[in-house]
Amino acid sequence: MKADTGITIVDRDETGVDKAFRADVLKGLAQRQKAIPARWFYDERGSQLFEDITKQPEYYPTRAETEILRDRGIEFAELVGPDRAVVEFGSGSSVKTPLLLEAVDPAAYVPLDISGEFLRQSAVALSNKFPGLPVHPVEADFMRKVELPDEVEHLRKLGFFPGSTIGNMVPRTAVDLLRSMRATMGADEGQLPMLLIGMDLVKDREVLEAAYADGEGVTAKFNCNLLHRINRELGGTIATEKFEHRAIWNDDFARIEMHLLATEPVDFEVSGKRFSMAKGDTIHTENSHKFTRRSANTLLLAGGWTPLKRWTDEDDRFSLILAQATEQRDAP
Ligand code: AVI
Repeated sequence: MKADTGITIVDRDETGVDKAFRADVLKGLAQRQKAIPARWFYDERGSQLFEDITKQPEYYPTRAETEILRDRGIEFAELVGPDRAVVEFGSGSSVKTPLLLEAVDPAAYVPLDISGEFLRQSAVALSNKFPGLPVHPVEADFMRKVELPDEVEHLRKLGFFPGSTIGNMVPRTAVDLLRSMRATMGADEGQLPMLLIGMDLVKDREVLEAAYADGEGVTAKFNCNLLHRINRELGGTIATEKFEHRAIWNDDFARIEMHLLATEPVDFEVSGKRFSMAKGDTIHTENSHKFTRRSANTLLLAGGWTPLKRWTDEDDRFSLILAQATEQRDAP
C-alpha cells in the first residue's frame, strides 16, 4: 500500500502474508518461463547471505568499487564541491558510504530505503561516525519520486547509487529509476543534481560466471533461500533439494542470469495453487547486467543524465560514473 507521503507500508493479509510477495510468486510461477523478481531474495537470511557473497574471493564488484572510492576521493571532491546533500538510494553500506562522505564533505546525508529497519540501523551507525553531519533518513520506495525533507531543499544534491544495483533491472526499469532519481533530486525544478553511480563492466564469461557461482556455494545458498522463503511464508511444499543453482552469462543481453534448475520432475503447491516443473525447467531469479563504457553512457542519457567522468579500478573490472542531470532542451 502506498500512502500519499510516498512511504511504502508492507501490506499483509489477515494471516500475516506479504500480499505483494504472494502476488509476484504466484504470477511468476504461472509463466511458461517461471520468474520471480530478485527483490524477494532479501529477507533477513538473504540479506546476510548477500553480505557473505561480497566477501567471497570470486565476487570482485564490492572490492573493486571500494578501491575506486578509496583512491579517487580527491577527484570526486573537486568535481562535486562541498556542502551538497548526499542522497543515497538505498540504506548505505558500512564501508562505501563513509568513504564517499569523507571525500565530498557534504552538508547533509539523506538515505532512502523501503525497509525502515535497515534504514534506521545504518542511519544510527553513520551519525555515530560523522557526529556533525545532519542525517535525514526517509523510508520510501525510491522507484518513484520521493519528497525530500525540507531541511535539504536549499542544498545542491549528489545522488549515490553504488553496487551496480542498476544492473539488476531490465533497461526499461533502469531508465524509469534514473528518471525518478532526477525528479527526487529536483531536476524538474531547475536544479542540476549530480549522480555517482556504480556500474559493473562486461568481462570474460569465466570471471563473471565464477563471481555468481562462488566455490564456497554462498551464492547458491542465496538463490535457494528464495525457495525456503516461499515454503515458510507462503505455505509452499517445494522439495528444495530437487533444485540447483545456475549462473549463466547471456551474451545477447550482456547479463548474468541466475536460475533455480529442477534436477528431476517436481510438483508442489504455493498458497494452495499447484505447479509442476519438468526436469531441466528453471525459475529465473535474477539478472545482473554488465556494461561497456558506451552502454553505460547510453543508459544514463536515456534516463536524463549526462556522464561527466568515469573511474575504474586498477584491473578495469568495475566503473563509477559521475553524471549531471541533463538540461531539458528540444533540439537537436
Ligand atoms: C545487489 N546486486 C548488485 C548483486 C549483483 O551482483 O547483481 C546481487 C547478487 N546476486 C548474486 N550475487 C550478487
